Amino acid sequence: MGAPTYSVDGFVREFLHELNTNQGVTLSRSSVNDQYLALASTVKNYLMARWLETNRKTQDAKVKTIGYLSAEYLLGSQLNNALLASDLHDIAAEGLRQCGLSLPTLRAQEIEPGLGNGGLGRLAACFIDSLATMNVPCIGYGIRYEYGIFRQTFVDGRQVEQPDTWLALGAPWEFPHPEASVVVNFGGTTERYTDVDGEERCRWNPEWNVLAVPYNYMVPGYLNGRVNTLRLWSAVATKAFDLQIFNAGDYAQAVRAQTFAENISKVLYPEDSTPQGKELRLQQQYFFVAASLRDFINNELEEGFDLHNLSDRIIFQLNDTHPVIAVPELMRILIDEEGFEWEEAWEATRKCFAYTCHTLLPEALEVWSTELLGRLLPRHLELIYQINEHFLREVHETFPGDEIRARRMSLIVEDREQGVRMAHLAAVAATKINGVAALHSQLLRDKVLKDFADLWPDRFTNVTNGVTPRRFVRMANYKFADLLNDTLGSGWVTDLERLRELEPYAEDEDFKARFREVKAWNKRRLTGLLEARDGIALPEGHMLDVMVKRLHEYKRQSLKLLHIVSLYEQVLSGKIAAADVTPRTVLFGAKAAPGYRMAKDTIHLINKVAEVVNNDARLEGRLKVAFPANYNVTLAEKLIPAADLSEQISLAGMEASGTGNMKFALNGALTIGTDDGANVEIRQLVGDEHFFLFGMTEPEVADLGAAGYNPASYYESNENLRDALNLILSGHFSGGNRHLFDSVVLNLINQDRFMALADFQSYVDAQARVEERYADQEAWTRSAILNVARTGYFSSDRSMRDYLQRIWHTTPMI
Ligand code: 26Q
Repeated sequence: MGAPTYSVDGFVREFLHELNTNQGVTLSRSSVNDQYLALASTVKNYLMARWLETNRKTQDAKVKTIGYLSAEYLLGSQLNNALLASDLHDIAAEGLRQCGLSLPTLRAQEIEPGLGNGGLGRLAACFIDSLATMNVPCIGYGIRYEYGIFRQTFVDGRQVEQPDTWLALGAPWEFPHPEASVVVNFGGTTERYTDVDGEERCRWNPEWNVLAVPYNYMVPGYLNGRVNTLRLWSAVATKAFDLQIFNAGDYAQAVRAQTFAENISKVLYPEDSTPQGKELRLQQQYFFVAASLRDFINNELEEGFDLHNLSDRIIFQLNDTHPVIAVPELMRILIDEEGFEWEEAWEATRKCFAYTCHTLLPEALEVWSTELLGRLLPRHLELIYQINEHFLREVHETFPGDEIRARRMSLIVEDREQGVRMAHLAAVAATKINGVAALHSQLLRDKVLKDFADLWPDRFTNVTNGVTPRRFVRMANYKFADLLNDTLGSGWVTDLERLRELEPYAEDEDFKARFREVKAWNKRRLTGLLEARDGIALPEGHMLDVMVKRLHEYKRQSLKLLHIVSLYEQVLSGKIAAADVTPRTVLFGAKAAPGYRMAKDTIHLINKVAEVVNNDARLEGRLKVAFPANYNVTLAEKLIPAADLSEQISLAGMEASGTGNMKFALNGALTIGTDDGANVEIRQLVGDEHFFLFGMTEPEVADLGAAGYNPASYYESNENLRDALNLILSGHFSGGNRHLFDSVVLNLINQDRFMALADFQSYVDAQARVEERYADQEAWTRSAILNVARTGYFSSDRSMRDYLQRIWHTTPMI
């Protein structure tokens, strides 16, 4: 099989062939969807030889592979990325034009695979892109959810969730391999027995099982010929499973049983904090992890490979605790199936795992009840108890007599019911434990996992997150990419620190003018999109102030809202003249977990405030609030390049890192933000002068919390704050209904767990500094250019280099 030729003619031939043979239609009778699917197949054909070659070379070389274990991959659109990675974009655009078609139209047909909630899932997608681009062998393992993150709609301003039917029009990017399916067992009992050599052994007699069917996806490196693999598992009923019931004659029950099995990969859980301990979620976790370990051991290692040396060939990176059940699973394989002694099994297992923590919120730490674990995975629970015994012995040796410490550190917590702390299991097993930004890693060592850092200080490290410059600069902001190419050459795409060379251009009038022209063009593009997508009209000449991220109280969308309401109230009451308000459009994008009441009420309130503010002539069109529904990666790619101001306003000590903050800075937005997560490092790099810092620091937050925080005192003493809150309480935004938003407003005044009121004045003052800078467009542009020039550090390529050096201890191929 020869690869298709790199010419417009060759491309057209291949495309028409795919249209005829894959879609079974002629060009003249084809639908846009046919055309999109044929285009996807064509691009895959160009990548195919490289994929096969990558697999062959990697297996022959017997090098160490990264096994990235993640319950989520928020991939975003595939077509454009594949075109970029294969250098086919211009050829495809011209070839399609010659067929009377348009690439943008076909591109718009794609539904992005939204197989993640937010930051953690998007990070996984950036990391696998970087590893492919850096020539590092990696297999991404995860779940092929039939329904990804829900599609958000608004009805009367309230969030209503719709199922995400991303597979409905065909899934051209996946390669199912049912012949390579793996059986995953659940339930049943464990049994001791004596083997033929007289050894005491244990075996698991499971009660039921499902088949895990792998679907492979190409992960193409940028212009380097490497194509890694993302392997997502889909659950189907096993033959044995339904035969049993079919034989019993209960056809309907047998079909129901099939549905039961297939539920496992049916839907992504839409919560990104406060996990609910749902049985199906634990099934998902074990399902993809067990399939992945089995797959790696059976298919990536040569016959007879000695598993004592497994860590020579794989390091499994645990993306948070979601896949940590892999630890007892590998122990089970080594001990029960391979006959290892405990000590050798533990030594081999420990070297194969590293753990990334993504949170600081105590309620976000996973705990699984031992009742559920024992029912679903009885052998794994025994192994966890055993790991705990060995571990607590080590704690006692290092801290003799410190019972309280041992209790704090135990893998087992005795609360209302007994549970397993998955973060502790991860910490005990991992060769390395990392946080995702410098401040976060420090807080992990000092607070969340302090006892573990006391015991094993060398296990702890930091790797600050990053984002892929291919998707988030080169693709999303291609006008800017052209400007960068003209100015620096194209090396920055894989060596983002080279953006440093832009620094002198911050003083170059010609460059600044072109920079502003790109920003204006991106705004016009966004205006067109929002008009068509949401019927939203963006006013011209406004500062574009953007807050996009999951809706969560700690991220404080409510603080942004209070700023808006306060500005509005001050104009209404004549405290400021409308003519003195900096023309500004505030743009929100946020999904709330379907069961998170406060988050949903906040969305409702934002939409109601938008309705009133946007229609009040007294503002003379100087303040607009826009909230397009269903923020996702595709929208982010249009929105971020158009932004002037990036809102990163979490309570200090709460946002582990943030990655949107990096995307905005790299696209020439200035940040208004707290001293939290990766904001800290962004500010250090860009310089105080070019970053609008406000709010308490993490130690100040801790002190205020310890001293007793009383939000009502801020309400009482700050007139503007009080007037803003009172305006909401008056029913002004709810058609006179005075209690509609009590949940949000009274919570702020009386509870305010995330101290929005304490930071309000400081935030408003920082916004005044923003306006001052914005009024001087020369100074603003200079700051924006310096933000770009100084944030090359936040490439996920750099994150991957840090993981390779500090955690994985391996190097790229060739
Ligand atoms: C766990 C158990 C049951 C159900 C759901 C979950 C679950 C799912 C997703 C828990 C957490 C998540 C996602 C967390 C997340 O996205 N964290 C973010 O990770 C980013 C990448 O490191 C950071 O930049 C963000 O600061 C962090 O909030």
